[in-house]
Amino acid sequence: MTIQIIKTTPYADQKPGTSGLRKRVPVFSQPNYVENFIQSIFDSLEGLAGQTLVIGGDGRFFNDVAIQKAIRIAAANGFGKVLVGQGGLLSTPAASNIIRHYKAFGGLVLSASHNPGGPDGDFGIKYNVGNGGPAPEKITDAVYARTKVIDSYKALDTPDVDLSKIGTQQVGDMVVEVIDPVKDYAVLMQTLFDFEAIRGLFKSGFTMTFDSMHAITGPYAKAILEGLLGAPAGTVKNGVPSPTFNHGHPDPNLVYCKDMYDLLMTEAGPDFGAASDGDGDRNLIIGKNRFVTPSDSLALLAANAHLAPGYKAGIVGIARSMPTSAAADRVAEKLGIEMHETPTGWKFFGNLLDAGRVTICGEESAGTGSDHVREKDGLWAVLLWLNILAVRKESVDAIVREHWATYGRNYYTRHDYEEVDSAIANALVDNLRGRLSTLPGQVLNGLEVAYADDFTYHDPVDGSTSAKQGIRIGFKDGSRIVLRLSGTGTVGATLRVYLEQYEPPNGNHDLDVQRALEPLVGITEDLAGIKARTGRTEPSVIT
Ligand code: G16
Repeated sequence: MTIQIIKTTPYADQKPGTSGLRKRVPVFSQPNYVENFIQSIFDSLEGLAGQTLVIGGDGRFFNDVAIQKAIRIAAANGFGKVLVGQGGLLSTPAASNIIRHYKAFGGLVLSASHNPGGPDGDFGIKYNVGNGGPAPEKITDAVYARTKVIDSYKALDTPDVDLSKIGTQQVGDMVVEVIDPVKDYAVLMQTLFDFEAIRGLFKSGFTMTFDSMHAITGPYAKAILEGLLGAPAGTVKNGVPSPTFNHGHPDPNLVYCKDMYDLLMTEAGPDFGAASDGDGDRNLIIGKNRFVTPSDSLALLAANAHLAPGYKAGIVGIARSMPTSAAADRVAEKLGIEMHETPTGWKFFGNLLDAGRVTICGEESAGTGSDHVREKDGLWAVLLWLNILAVRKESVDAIVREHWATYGRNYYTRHDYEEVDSAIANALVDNLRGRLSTLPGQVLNGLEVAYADDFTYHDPVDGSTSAKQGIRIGFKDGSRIVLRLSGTGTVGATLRVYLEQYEPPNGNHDLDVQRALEPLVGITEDLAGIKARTGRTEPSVIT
């Protein structure tokens, strides 16, 4: 086995986005495309010789090809050991746990998350650092700079490594250890939650359905929900990971989980429905007759976390991404704990978690998690909900209503305009950005603008600054409009519009969400001219 140094030429489009590099499979399949990116990552790291690297993916199409390339390049670059999930599988939160648990140097997470997979679908590569979380911008910027000038990569000349059996094997000077993808994660969950109480909940006749969407959480959910917690067989649906997600779209939202939503809205439906995405870090929570928005779920989990053994001492702080509703802020205020507003992207929570400033984090994009790992964690959110339900012995609907009666309700929705021409989308945002300073004090559709800015984040831990993170227009009554371009799309631009309106504890909590937010839709259109500029008459996805 020899180490080969192979000449290559740079690709201009390898800038990591919100969560690593995400492109269509045909893009990743270009000669040396994967190799260039992985070598650029390794070139941007210091001190990797002899260290351990974790590699795992969500099993999507191209996962197997990319893993073998990654192993060859890791061996040639001097890693001492690679830990890889059996079959190349690791959910994103499990990968984060493995990195932390085995004190690895870092990890390669192969996934395009909730995006569809398949030969024409999406793929992605993300580097996570030693704390288990996505690399901070300092590293992703260095990787991008390297991709622009790379002229060779190193790879060990070796046949494909057999990832089907648990155990260790020698690959050149490097050890490859194939591990059970589920075991360590299941152990971690048992340290956080009252499994006995949740077992009791299922024994009492509580019914649940969990949709793994033919993606990575199937094995995890079956082992934990049906295995350790005694939920009846069949509770986990679509539990076998498929490279194409059974030709589906593994995004746990009300569009792609509509059947489950409809079922939960009937009396005959189960008490609780949940789902997770392609790589297992997102979650969807629906109780009987009650969909819980991700923003509300964050607030509810934060308010009730002390009911789970892992958080019984109380939480020290909460962080949410800027576009996430302010529901959690009210919980933090009541608890008298720190509240942080960060840019979109789980990587921005890492410093706060490492510094012990926050315990629970969440995003409107169906992500919730805590300091147990450094990624959002779909099953963790489901288990915390189950723990709360087991202790409170009330329905999801009753718990949500009680929460609103205490803290008020943040009506919230997100309107996405997908695959918009990038130049048009950028012009729309630039134009609005240019007019922001004129907005404060103006009365729009009866609402007075309190502030209008382009969000800049100052990381309180390392002092770094991240500018241009999204346009915020806040109104005197607590309503808010946020506009930003997604950093995870792979074709054109996705314009996201986030709308929020606050209704106090004694207000009306029973309005139709879209109806309640109609005035803000009107203001957004007046300000940004989405219809006129993009030609779209309505959003592609409403969540
Ligand atoms: C990633 C990030 C999240 C972010 C989401 C959407 O999630 O980890 O922090 O909220 O993308 O980002 P954007 O609005 O830029 O598309 P995932 O689940 O795709 O890894």
